[in-house]
Amino acid sequence: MQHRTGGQMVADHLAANGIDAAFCVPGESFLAVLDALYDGPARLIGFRHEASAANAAVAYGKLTGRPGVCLVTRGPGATQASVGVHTAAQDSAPMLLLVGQVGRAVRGREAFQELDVPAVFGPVAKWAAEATDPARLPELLARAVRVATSGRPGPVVLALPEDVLSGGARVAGARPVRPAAPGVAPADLARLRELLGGARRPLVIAGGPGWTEVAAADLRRVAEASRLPVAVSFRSQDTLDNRSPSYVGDLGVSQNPALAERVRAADLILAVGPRLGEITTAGYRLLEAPVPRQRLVHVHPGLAELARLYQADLAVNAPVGPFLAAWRSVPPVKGDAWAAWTEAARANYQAWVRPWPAAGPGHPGPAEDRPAVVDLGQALAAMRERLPDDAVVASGAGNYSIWVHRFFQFRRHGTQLAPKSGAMGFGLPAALAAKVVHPERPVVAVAGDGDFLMCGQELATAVQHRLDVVVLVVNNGRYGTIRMHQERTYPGRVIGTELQNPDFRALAEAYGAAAETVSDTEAFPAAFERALAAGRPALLDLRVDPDAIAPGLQLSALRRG
Ligand SMILES: Cc1ncc(C[n+]2csc(CCOP(=O)(O)OP(=O)(O)O)c2C)c(N)n1
Ligand SMILES: [Mg+2]
Repeated sequence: MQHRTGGQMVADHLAANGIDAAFCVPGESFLAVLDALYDGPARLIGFRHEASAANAAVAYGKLTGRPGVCLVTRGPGATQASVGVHTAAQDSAPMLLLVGQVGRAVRGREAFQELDVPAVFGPVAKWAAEATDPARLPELLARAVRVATSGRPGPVVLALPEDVLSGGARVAGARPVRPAAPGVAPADLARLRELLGGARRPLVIAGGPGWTEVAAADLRRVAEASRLPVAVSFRSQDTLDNRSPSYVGDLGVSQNPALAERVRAADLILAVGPRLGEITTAGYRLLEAPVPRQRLVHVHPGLAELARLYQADLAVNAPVGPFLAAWRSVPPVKGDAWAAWTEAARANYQAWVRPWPAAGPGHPGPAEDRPAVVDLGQALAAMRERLPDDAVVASGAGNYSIWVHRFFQFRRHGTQLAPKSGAMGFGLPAALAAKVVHPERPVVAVAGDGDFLMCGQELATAVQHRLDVVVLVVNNGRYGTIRMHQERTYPGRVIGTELQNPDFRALAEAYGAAAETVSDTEAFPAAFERALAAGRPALLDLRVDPDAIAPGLQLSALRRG
């Protein structure tokens, strides 16, 4: 037992759990934590907006499997950080939002900036609580890490009153948390083999939380040994090397219709890790709820998820790692019965992701009169060719991300950072967290013009902390996604979806980043290489055709009906 301040206890728990970075906007309410971090070992990255700091913590949690820690001040800070808590919940990412709270002596008087943190975050977070006593802070912190990392991972929010943090107690040293994991019974594997033995059109859907390099390698081994086709759930495209003969595409927004049809036509779905949420199931239509027509094996670490919606023929409450290790240890079921089905799915995927030369901007008149633009599909294919397998690609929300999902092939686990919550403003902060975790890897953030300006101020963070990421701004002068829906529902009545943008190159340069405007596809590869080699954060303002609203879809055609 030794005397520690509350702030030191927080730092001790981070260190004990291998949490080597924390993301914050400072506040006077948690000076004692900042002071404890002065002595290390965690690296503290100060952001310019709490939403960004929280998003960076989500990305850290996804990349490392350890809770991403975000430190913010009471009312204004915690409410600004709330988007990250929601994304961590939807993304099953372990995260701790630590909120400096007003002192206990004034709690409940609506003191300056006071916020009832458990009440505000209770329905969003996996758990939200408030510390009342420095002597019990270790108990609370250890529980927070356990809750964030056990079962289906998620966000925990703790309010830490100023005087709990600056006060102290004699406490035992922090011990690393080892979350208990449910497991795989021999009978589960026997049933799995039996279901596979009776299948003719099986399909794996992989995704969800808890993936590691080992789990991803095990998935590849079992899938290829049994020649199983593997689709991935929404924004889980890095679960299987996209070059594997088993990889057949993603079930995200703008699904490949042939892949969707394959899910419908399958006689056995092996869901390894995903929740089977609204996007993955195309509005719960690919798998009917609560009893799908296909036979269903559902593997998930959270018991509540298995109990939520679908009635599986075999439900296995286990993280993907132990499940795949157990599956790998039994002899593979021969895949001859469905080899042709898998090959057809793979061939279809390869055709789907081949970028085609765009028709050109949707302007009437001869081709030579049309303004030059960057074809995003071709640019992303060029980017993939120039990046190593372990490069991280982060994005936020917007129609531009449909191109990323379709035309960038992910090759290694832990290289895709994209919010399953569909939150704009995620990409750049997530990229910065990726650069903290993997300083040696190239990291690219792809953002829409709308998306980027929800977090563009973090270019300052990138420059200050020497986090040399490359930002691609897909500039179409509009909130394209919403404009697409608007034209479909209310053709020609454009309101609230046009954007008058700043000069992104000048803006980025003002922050101290390298920057270029790129106006045609041919210029992209060289500009991208210059950005990678800039030796500082770099931004490319990609001028794309505003009429190209989704791959193969023109806004003008939509309007004509
Ligand atoms: C934080 C947040 N606010 C609003 C939305 C609703 N929304 C979804 S996509 C979108 C437009 C995105 O525009 P942009 O980033 O320019 O990408 P584009 O669709 O033009 O490719 C909006 C406003 C959202 N998903 N997240
Ligand atoms: Mg846009």
